[in-house]
Amino acid sequence: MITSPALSGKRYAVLGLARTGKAAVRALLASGAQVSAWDNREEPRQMLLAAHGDRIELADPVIADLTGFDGVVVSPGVPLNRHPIAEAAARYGVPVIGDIELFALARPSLPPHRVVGITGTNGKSTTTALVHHLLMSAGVPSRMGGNIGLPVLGQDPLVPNDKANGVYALELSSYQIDLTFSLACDVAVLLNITPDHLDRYGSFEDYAASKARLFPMQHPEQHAVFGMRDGETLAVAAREEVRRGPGKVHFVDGGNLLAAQAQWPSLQGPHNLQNAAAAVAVVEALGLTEAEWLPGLASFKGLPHRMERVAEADGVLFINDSKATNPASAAPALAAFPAQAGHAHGGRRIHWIVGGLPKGDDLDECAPWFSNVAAAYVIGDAGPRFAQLLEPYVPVWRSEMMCEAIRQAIADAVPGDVVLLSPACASFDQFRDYEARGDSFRQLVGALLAGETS
Ligand code: UMA
Ligand code: ADP
Repeated sequence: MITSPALSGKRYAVLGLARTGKAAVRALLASGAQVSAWDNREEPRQMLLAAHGDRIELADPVIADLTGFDGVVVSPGVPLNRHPIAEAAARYGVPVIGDIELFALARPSLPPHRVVGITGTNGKSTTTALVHHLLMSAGVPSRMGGNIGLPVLGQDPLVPNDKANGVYALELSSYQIDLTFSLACDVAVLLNITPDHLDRYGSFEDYAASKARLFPMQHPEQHAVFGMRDGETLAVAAREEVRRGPGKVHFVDGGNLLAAQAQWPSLQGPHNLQNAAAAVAVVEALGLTEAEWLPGLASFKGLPHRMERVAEADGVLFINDSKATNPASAAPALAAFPAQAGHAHGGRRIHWIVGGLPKGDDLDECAPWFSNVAAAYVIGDAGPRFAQLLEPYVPVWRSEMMCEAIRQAIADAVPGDVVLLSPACASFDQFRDYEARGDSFRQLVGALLAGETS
């Protein structure tokens, strides 16, 4: 766990007691801070009391007297645009921050280290995991943290080895950046910005502005890495080019790596070329040579729920891409299995399970790849609307439920086909989160192939 004398003797209120909040409470207490904590659910409050007893106080910071507090530490899942905490904290002049900001405050007392911050609408987790893997493979101490599911304060501090100082590779969502004010990343990455999370922001421009805030927190001599596929990302890059020294802003499209990509099994598809190029730019900015990073691209194992092969039966591949939670991230999955002349279904090979809680009203980003889709199986809240959108282009089954969708897809698929869960939607209408949705796909595929469900 990360602790710091900078937090000692301070008073913090912690709101939200899931992964982020629990790790923040532990780190604050271990640092010698006074902590009052709250969650709108009873169960995590009781669990916290059981873990820490009278070392913490339970109090809702929305109605508590916050006089003398140094900050309210809010979890990223608390919707700041609707939740009354911002107004309540402002009444007392208390800053609303997140766990990443606590980490930034703790940095001066940590052993010498560097920080990489990775944001973007899609590709953050893959790029973060890849940076971590390339560093570790090259013998550089590294820790992953942040939105990838590992609260940074729960990680053990890094100590330098004889080769290099340690590197914290942090995946940062816009929600986390909104709660961060002083994290000067040695290398910051913006992969792309496409519409997402619009329930949390007034507009697409506000969402883009949230991601852009990572860069003004850096010093001009630090490095910034930008994808090149969308105007919002390029606009942020243009602003940063103006204030940085030469050689500090890096643009990546992956063209220079294309010839080698075939040798990297877990980094297939145009999106992963971009992620690989970004990760390479990061580790080069940190001082690695090509001889040090190249082997790691081939040995990278990928992450679950991202284009994950879960089964192959009778020549049919089953792919779990549950993490594709918006149309822009489902598009590369559809692009990855092109139609083949002479194959059944007019050459089309993808049986596409799509739907869930929609992020918008269209599938425009996926449309260029509809010609790879043999049939679509629509599920969840988005089902009826997606069926309407898809019916002019592909045969559509209104499956509603995951089990039914897989059953129908298995019945339709022929050798050479792919049954692909790439939902282009959030999962919360039918599942706890994208991981539960992917796990359910994996289990149902296994059971249906074994003939265990009727
Ligand atoms: N809560 C309240 N009041 C509210 C809302 C929530 O008390 O008004 C409480 C809930 O009861 C719950 C807790 O807050 O107990 C939930 O907090 P949380 O959703 O932030 O959950 P964590 O487990 O701390 O997870 C968060 C990130 N979650 C979100 O951003 C929604 C995780 O990203 C992240 O991995 C984790 O911190 C560790 O850093 C998940 C995510 O979905 C994977 N991220 C989004 C995405 O990738 O699209 C941004
Ligand atoms: P994030 O953490 O930003 O959600 P992930 O690496 O978990 O990103 O990938 C999520 C989904 O986005 C995957 O299903 C993948 O198909 C797609 N994806 C990954 N990288 C990119 C990229 N650079 N551009 C567009 N889509 C991508």
